[in-house]
Amino acid sequence: MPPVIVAIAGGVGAARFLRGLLEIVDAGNVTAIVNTGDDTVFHGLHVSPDIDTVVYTTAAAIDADRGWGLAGETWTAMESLQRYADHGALTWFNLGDRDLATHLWRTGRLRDGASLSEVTDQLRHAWGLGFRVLPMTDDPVATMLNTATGKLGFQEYFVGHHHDVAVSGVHFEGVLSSRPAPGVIEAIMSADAIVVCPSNPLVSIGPVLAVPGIREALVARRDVCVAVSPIVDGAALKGPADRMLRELGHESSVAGVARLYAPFISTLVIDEADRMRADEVRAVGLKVAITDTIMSKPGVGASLARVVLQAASGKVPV
Ligand code: FO1
Repeated sequence: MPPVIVAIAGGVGAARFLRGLLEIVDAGNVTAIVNTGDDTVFHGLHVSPDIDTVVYTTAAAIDADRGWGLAGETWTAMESLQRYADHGALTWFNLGDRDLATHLWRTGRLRDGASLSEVTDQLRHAWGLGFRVLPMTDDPVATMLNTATGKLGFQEYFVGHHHDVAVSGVHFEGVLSSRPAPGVIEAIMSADAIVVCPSNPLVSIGPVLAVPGIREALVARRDVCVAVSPIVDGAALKGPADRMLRELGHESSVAGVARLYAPFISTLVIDEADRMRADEVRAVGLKVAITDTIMSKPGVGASLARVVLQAASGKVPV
């Protein structure tokens, strides 16, 4: 029987991993559980950046250079919005003309009473995807950051301030009263392999873990749970994960990631560049698999996914 696989996912890194995974396994055996702490409302529209990045990337529709939004995008609506810039129009967060259709439709469906998981399932279906995409929760959860310029919502920090402001704290508003979306706990409990994708541990994986019941379910499945380090040679490949780890008192290294994840993973997959640090990861009580993890070249995502599946079944390439 082919393995049933669950991926805990943030945005770009997770989406690229999933694209590789789907090259080597049947999509029907894959479920992605996706962060919605970045979700926000702009112009009255519900935007789910990580869900959309996962869907657009695996549908081969993403703008590969930006890592978000659609390829071949046009920006007429945003340019037109500039006319109202002096009268309160929000112009710092860019919604492309094609991407707008997704947000218009999603917002209408939610307003009609559909849940985010129902809408997300229709979204992936409309993009011709055969794997399951589950939001971490159907309830509103907002990642908030305490920063040098005050409390910011995630997109205000990430896009509005170009993640260029020091962070002193992170919390997830609404998370304590949130429930895992339908199917999330069942998927984790019945998976043969669980992969924590190479996403920011604090603001992409962190919100998923904070939904009551999800972290506990992963702890119970620790033996089959494998993470791919988003930190390579001390640095994040994209985004502010390295700085944020340091600012919040963690180490920006594979050892720092290992310490955060040790309670619920059994193996950490690290890049060849970190081979010399493998013993620091083992010292935390984890197995280590070493391979190429930088998915910028064709084929790396698929070979990384192969290593992850081997590790989840107890075989660890060193
Ligand atoms: N990222 C940017 O840096 N600038 C933007 O204007 C922007 C718009 C945007 C619109 C829709 C969407 O799904 C994603 C968008 N992103 C943008 C990316 C997004 O802010 C981040 O990649 C994630 O939230 C972090 O995982």
